[in-house]
Amino acid sequence: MNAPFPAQDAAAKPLLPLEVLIAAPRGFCAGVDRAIEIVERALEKYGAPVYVRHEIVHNKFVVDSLKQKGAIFVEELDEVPEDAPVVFSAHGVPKTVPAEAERRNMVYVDATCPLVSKVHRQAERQIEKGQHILFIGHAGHPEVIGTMGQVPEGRITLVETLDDVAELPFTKEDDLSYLSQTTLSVDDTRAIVEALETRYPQIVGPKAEDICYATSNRQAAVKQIAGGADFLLVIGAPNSSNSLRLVEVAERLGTEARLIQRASEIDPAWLEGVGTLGLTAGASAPEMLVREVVAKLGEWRDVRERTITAAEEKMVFKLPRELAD
Ligand code: 0CN
Ligand code: SF4
Repeated sequence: MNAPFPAQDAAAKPLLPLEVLIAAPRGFCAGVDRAIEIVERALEKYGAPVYVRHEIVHNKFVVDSLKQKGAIFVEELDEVPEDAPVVFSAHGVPKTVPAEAERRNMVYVDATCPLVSKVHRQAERQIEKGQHILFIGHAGHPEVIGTMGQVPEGRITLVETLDDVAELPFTKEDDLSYLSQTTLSVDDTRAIVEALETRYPQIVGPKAEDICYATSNRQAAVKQIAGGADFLLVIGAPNSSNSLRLVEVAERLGTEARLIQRASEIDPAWLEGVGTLGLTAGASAPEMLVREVVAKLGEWRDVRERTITAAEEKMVFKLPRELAD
């Protein structure tokens, strides 16, 4: 039997308003869409299990959904049986990986983002020209391992910081070039390139910068909303380079920001005194997680959403021939 005036409702205070500024673009980029579709189509074509070398993109929700469909994630090729198909992640692989797959007669599909592959080709070309490459990136990241693994050892040097630039052993006479990881901070990379050009006026770079459109658009969108927000949430994984950079962008503009993987990680204490909240998602975070966060916020506050658009994105990448219709 329903009580006409439940005591609970009578006591409930109206929820405080919360304006949520949602960044656009946010979430999946064309390279992530393509990589996930490659795993799904490989499962359809070859049947489960399909092995995937490294997380296809750096997102646990995406990886868990693909596991449920029959994908098995491993870190190295030697964990894959010879007779099973394997997909290489969006971040790219060193040349030794496809070479090893071919040596073992394995069926493999390369889900490396075409914009990462473009950097691989630039690296090969710079080496052919006899240049030594200064590669701007974060040590240990799979994309860095993949790109550095396109060229012979000793022909490429990793540069992570401005201090690294000051310590490089090269001279103004050396034939130098630079390239970068695709998911870096636009501002930090510009500063490093300037320092390289000051120290080595002869250095040559790529025609267009290597930071991808998705990375720079997501950073630009955070720049637009951070100033007007009291706090900012970035949906993304702790190993997702492009997502981490979004937190940094907000913090550098003086807005406290947190990286979260799921809505359940939000501490309601973060919202104390917050009237306007910024919200975005890294390139590997599905939109479903943005909706989950907005719904969670709605449990505590009277949410009003507003989308702030910094750029339009229409990029779509073709699938590899073996999986196209
Ligand atoms: O989060 P991601 O899987 O990768 P990183 O930002 O760590 O590079 O996003 C997709 C980007 C690529 C490649
Ligand atoms: Fe490609 Fe950029 Fe997306 Fe990485 S973040 S998959 S480089 S489009």
